[in-house]
Amino acid sequence: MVRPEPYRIKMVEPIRLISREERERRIAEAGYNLFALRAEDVFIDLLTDSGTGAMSDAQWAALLRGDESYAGSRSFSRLQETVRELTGYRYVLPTHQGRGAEHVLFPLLITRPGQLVIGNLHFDTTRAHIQLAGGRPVDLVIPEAYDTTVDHPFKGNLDVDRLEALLKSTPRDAVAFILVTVTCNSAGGQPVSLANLRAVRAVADKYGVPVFLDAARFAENAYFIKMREPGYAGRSIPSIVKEMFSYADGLTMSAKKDGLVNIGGLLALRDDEDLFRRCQARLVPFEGFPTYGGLAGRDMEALAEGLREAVDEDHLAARIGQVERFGRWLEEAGVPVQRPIGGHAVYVDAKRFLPHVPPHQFPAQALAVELYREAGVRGVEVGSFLLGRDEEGRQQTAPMEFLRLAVPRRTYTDNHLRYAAEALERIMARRDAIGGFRIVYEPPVLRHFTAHLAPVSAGCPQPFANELLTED
Ligand code: P61
Repeated sequence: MVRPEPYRIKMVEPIRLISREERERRIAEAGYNLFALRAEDVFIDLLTDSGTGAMSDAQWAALLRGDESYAGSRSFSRLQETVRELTGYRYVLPTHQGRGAEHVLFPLLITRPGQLVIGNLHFDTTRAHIQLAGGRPVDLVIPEAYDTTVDHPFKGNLDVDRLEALLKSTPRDAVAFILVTVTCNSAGGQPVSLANLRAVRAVADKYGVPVFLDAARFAENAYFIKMREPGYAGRSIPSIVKEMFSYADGLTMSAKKDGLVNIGGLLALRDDEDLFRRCQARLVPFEGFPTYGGLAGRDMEALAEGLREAVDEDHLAARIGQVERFGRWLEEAGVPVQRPIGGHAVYVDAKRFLPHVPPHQFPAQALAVELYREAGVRGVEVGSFLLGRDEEGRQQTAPMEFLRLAVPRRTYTDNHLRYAAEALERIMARRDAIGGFRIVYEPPVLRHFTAHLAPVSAGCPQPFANELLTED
């Protein structure tokens, strides 16, 4: 039976498909980097689900209630109360977005150069902030996550045996903290089970290591737990959310995802008052006074409302159901995708889609460019192009080469996604003719935002990506 969305549409924003010739020109001008396109030249934007969702009428109304007081804002109090209720954590600090929270917290936890930060699979800004703070990110997701053909209900789980082995063989002061990302974005929007969080907590306690959650998609994670974890079908989403957070000492959160707002982030701590004071002291110079942290009062007000809507089960069923349908259409068309379908996006396996394009010619980037050319649909590469270089400047090879098609919340209809799926089906039929790319310019950190590329067929000596080339 069809389960319709639990909302109707009150406002629309026109979008337009420019001609194929224009698209060819625009993507070449953008240096084959989809981040450099003008949004107007994109028809359906699946670049990210971050800050791109639609707010509800209640959230728009909340904007008008925003208290813009510099200190002691009423909107902060409302946000604080909501976060305390959802998480059970005492200390709440707003930040301008997720990376703001990372920038405040990580340097306080990483106290010696080279300390490990162990996670399932760190997302790129998180990885960058760990490294900027002098730490070393370690990924210990279960091996099933790396095989897109294997079905596993909780592919985001951290491999607890390897975690224990690592903690056992490493001096305590060589480890800073454990950070579990829910859902695990880099593995394909894959959930982490409560059993896994509980086991991580137990091992962490044994070795005295703090545990944090990177909680951008906490509500979607809770929905998967309710659907898939034995014993949780009858539990409410808020109670599952609370149990998830009960296994950690604190969270960083990009509120631009499950917070259902266009900007915002959070840092929250269970009960460590000393750490909270030190976070507050860093928040002030980098983000802002502790009762606004880089946000306007109205942003905090809309976020408080968004967090409540995010844990509504009807919302989650519609949201995750839509992403699931999108994935199914692609699979029916023979497009290889990460299985099972994730919470916020479909991850096309570009290694299997373009087996003739080697990792250092960025197959998922090649596919992203082709999808834009074909249909004006913008996705994003999550693979070797995003991963970048090691400390010696050598191009690293990502374990997976994904074209991520992220679905903004409450924004596109099924027809939009069907159109994108049909475009990929057409590309599938002529995939042998699609070639790779090389980098012609890149900045040293988070290069994928601003790098320029060129088609390998345009002529370049091997090996391409290991040379740091600049534009002439
Ligand atoms: C995304 F192309 N994610 O998935 P901020 N943790 C996690 C995230 O997913 C995340 C952040 C922390 C984005 C935005 C994005 O190269 C890119 O609020 C699990 O963006 O600071 C962000 O939160 C950081 C897109 C980020 C990118 C980096 O689309």
